[in-house]
Amino acid sequence: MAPNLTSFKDDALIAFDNLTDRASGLVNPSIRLGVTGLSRAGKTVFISSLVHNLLNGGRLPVFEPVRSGRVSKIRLEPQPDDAVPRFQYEDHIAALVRDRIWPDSTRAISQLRITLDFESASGWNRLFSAGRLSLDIVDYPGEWLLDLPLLAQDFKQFSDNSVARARAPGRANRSADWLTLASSAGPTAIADESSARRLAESFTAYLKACKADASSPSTLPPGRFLMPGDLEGSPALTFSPLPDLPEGRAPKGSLWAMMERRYEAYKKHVVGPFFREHFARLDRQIVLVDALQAINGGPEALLDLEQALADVLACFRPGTNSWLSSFLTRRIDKVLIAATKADHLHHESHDRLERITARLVSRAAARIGMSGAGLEVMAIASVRATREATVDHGGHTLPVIVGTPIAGEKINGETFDGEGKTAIFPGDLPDDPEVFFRALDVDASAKKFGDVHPMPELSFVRFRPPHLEETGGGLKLSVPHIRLDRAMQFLFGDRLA
Ligand SMILES: Nc1nc2c(ncn2[C@@H]2O[C@H](COP(=O)(O)OP(=O)(O)OP(=O)(O)O)[C@@H](O)[C@H]2O)c(=O)[nH]1
Ligand SMILES: [Mg+2]
Repeated sequence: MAPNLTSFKDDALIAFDNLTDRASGLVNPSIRLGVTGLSRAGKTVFISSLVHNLLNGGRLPVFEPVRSGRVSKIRLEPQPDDAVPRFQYEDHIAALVRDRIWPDSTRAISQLRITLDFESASGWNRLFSAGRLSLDIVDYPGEWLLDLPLLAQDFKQFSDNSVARARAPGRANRSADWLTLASSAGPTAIADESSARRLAESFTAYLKACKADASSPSTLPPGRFLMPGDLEGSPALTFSPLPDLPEGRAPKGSLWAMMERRYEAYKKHVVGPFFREHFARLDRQIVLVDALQAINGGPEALLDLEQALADVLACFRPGTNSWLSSFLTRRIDKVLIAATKADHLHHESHDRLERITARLVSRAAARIGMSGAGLEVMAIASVRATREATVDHGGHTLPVIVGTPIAGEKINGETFDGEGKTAIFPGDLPDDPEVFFRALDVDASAKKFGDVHPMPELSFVRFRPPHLEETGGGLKLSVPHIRLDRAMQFLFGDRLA
């Protein structure tokens, strides 16, 4: 059991939430799909395109219920959780389709309900099933997931972990200022608000510096320090881990005691409610991963992503005797890890991207016993911003992608204006991911990776969303994508069988 964690009251609440879910499920069967990923991974674009394709009869040949014509009616409905912001589908899709710009960054949780009427494939099911499924899609930052382990850590454990990470070679130069300040405070320093603020600011600056670094883009907890939302400036966010705390209790009136109380408040008021009200109620989960960005960032970025994914996966399948499982009353039975933005590559490289991503999560998946059923890895593009073509180059035929680079993007000294189409040779991913990862294991510590196995030379520019032709009746065509239908089939196709 977790130390000084959530009390029985919380346990009871979890059971209650699930009971009401199930009770309403009797009237209208529903499934909760969590969509997560680190910031900018593509969550908003994924949900917008998925919903748009469902509502507008998009090309979804691999999504069986739609292909076979068994789905009769699809519509948005008011979502059942009144206190959760609605996913602003209309705004996001208008940006994408009408203005051809990517939707704004979203920094909090949001939710959307889409309901499908369908005819069951089997006569038996037709007799007993309502033939209606509500899909509750929940968009939440992956950074919040990385906070869940805090529920099982007291302040000293949290401090020790944070300080160990801060002293690690890759981070030591970024954490120096904060560590010096925190060490000078000492465990017996007297509590006072301005020192607490200075420490919290210095700690936050260090977390931000790590995040901004292309080689270690994943996030260190507490997640809300980088995405405070409406908690900005509140005491629950005005604390910092302290180095070298002795065993035992914090002296009364000390800075240590003050920090400890605020850390506990963060767990109680921020992490706990997210866990209970959102995470513990999910049935299915997709984790979007910008693997291309990590590949581009070099071996350290890949290692960092592997670690972040391991932390994320551990939340979905906590071991039988872990603290998390004792609080979970339902179990996420399908997890999809999706490498996004595959439209930056020629289709010959899509399977390679998939294999590299699968390799990134394979060790973590094996560790938590999730390698078999229930976990899949795909390379997808929620919105396909490019078309494929070939160009003749010195007698060779090169596979290229064609799209409209965003204004200001540069490649080989050329700056784009955001209007014209351009053909780009994105480069190839290695065919065999093992070569890539063996090199990573051996050389990442020695930092000689690039010498032994050169990273693939990839050229990326960000493209504008595609131009959609209008059909006769002013009807917009649905958004083009790559393998979005395959993702849908895996995530909820079985619930429409
Ligand atoms: N070409 C292409 N670009 C994409 C795709 N999905 C996302 N992007 C790019 O990635 C950026 C981030 O996508 P979002 O969907 O806003 O990401 P998010 O995870 O919701 O980000 P936050 O809300 O900031 O956490 C977009 O602005 C696009 O530039 C895709 O399928 N194809
Ligand atoms: Mg978003």
